[in-house]
Amino acid sequence: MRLVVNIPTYNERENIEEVIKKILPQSKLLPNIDLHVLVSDSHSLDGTAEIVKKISQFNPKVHYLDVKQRGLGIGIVKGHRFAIDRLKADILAQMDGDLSHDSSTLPVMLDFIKKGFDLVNGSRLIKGGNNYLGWHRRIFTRGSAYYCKLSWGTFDLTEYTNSYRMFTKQLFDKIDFTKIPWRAKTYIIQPSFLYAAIKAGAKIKEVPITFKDRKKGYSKAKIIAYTIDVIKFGIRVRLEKSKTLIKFLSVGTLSYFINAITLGILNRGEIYNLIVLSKPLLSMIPSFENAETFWFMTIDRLFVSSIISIEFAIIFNFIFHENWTFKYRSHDGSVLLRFLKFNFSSFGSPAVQLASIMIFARALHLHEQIGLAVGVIIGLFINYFVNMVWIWKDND
Ligand SMILES: Nc1nc2c(ncn2[C@@H]2O[C@H](COP(=O)(O)OP(=O)(O)OP(=O)(O)O)[C@@H](O)[C@H]2O)c(=O)[nH]1
Ligand SMILES: [Mg+2]
Repeated sequence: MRLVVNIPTYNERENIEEVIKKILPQSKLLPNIDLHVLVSDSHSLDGTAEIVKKISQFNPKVHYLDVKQRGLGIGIVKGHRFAIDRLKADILAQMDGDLSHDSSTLPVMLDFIKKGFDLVNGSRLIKGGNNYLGWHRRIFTRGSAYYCKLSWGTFDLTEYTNSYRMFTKQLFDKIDFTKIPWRAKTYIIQPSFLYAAIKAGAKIKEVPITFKDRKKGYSKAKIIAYTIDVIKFGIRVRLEKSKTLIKFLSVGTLSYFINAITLGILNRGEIYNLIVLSKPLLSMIPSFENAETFWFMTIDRLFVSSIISIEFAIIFNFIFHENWTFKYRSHDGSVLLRFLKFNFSSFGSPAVQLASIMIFARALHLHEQIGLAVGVIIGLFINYFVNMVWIWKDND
């Protein structure tokens, strides 16, 4: 199997040779792995290109690619593309070209890839990790991590703004680059690629890394612009997520009206108070006074109408969730199974509402309407959550 370590560079003549020299000996610790190094350079004019080209003349495991335009995202994306298409890479890694990343972590990362993880994320923020940057940069690292966790809802990931990662070719091929600002001038590729990997259903493992401040050369990081891009990206993710919630709520609202109208027509021939039929559609079913009682239930017209209208609303909900609300989420398995699951989960809401009414009225001695309102909201979110994790799972 071939592992290509991609090093995006811009003016790194003082570091690049040493970086390559530190990576190559790792192959001794990587059994059955054909280790290659690719420098994807944004047309540096400081001599980086000449240094790498000279090494590659004598070492067929070292490659130089001129990605021409500036941008870390361009170096990363074009570099990996080249590694897959031209160098026939099976596994891809990326690290900085200024000695900030310790190449001895590569075997650790590879171990997890071999164990079946799709992406291994180097983290300065988990136990064992270190971040030897100045205080303002450390604030940025931590601040962005908290912000991304909150805005993306990914509480199990600790690190977002670091480049040191390893992943499979299959994962890279699944990434939707039209949704990533990979041509941006800042380093937004770092968090946005991670987000796209999550969306692609990647199994992710974090390993601790030590990040050393560069000793030579100069920093190309634009922290203020980068911070703005991280904030913008988080808002985009949030909006995208709330779009689904807004659709869910709209379908729910509409289905309430469908439920109410169906119930009215079946039971009374009325839509709310408006008479539309001379007699109820289910006029053949007796009303309460004349209906038969089985055990403790009276099977009257209201009862039958309610069941039909509720099921009608459930079917309506399902059709819209299936084809609109959750259209871009997983539709694994059969439609019938999803429909049965949806029916089952729809019974959860009334149960939650009942519990809430009882708690508010009996235990807290408050008005039952407060209990109902709270119950409706809780039930709705539980339903939404169940839909997301059980019926239409997240791997779009
Ligand atoms: N291909 C390419 N690589 C870039 C570009 N800008 C930065 N890089 C590389 O990306 C890596 C990280 O850039 P750095 O300037 O070290 O940014 P940083 O690590 O956040 O900041 P310091 O280490 O403190 O300087 C280095 O290998 C850079 O050479 C670019 O425009 N194109
Ligand atoms: Mg650096």
